[in-house]
Amino acid sequence: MRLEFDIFRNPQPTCEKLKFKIYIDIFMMQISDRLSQSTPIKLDLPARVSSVKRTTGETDVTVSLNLDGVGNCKANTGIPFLDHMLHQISSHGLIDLDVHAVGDIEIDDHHTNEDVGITLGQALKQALGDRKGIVRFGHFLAPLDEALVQVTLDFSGRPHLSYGLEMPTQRVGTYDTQLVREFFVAVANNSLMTLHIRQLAGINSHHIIEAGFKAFARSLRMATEIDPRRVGEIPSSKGVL
Ligand SMILES: [Mn+2]
Repeated sequence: MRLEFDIFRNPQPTCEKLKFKIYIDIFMMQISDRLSQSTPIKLDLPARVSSVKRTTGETDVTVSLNLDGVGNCKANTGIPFLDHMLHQISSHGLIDLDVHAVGDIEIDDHHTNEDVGITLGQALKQALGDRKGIVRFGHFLAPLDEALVQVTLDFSGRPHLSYGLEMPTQRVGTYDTQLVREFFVAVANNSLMTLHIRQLAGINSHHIIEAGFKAFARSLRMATEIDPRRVGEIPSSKGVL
């Protein structure tokens, strides 16, 4: 197909025609820029970072995070399996995460596990601010060998957890598998997130939990990313989240 424009034949382009040619040039430059980009478009927005310190009679927890990170993670909670799961959130959520906790794990992991969840939830809420421009909803279906777990979440402002993981063993290593639910209750309540976690398949407890955290991480990434079509707007018909 051959495109012919009057302006290219006319040796004396008028001002309007010249403007039109400039528009075409800019448009073509944008297309070639877009095609040559291997990374997503970076929007010039304020840093979405937070740092929360929470101290109680049972634990001392600090969480620092950057929602627009690259997956750098430092996790030192005194609960090795929880550290392993925090690395999943960071790596697959592309969130830079620094979690440090000192708790009464001489009793059991319950308080420390829950308080890490509370503090992480508060840090997410703080980093999201008024939630302007975010995609808001996120979902992912993550396999880990035989395990398959679906997470759907909404930064709705209304905390809710529907939890459907059924681990066949009481423990993974020294970690009590009941604590997974406690962790997600704490995150949902403190980040004001609606969170559904469903297990579609799974035999091994470690696989089921890890698939859940991976699905959560990817859902988190989707929901917290900035929607370039909605920058600066609260993604709600009510106008508030
Ligand atoms: Mn693992």
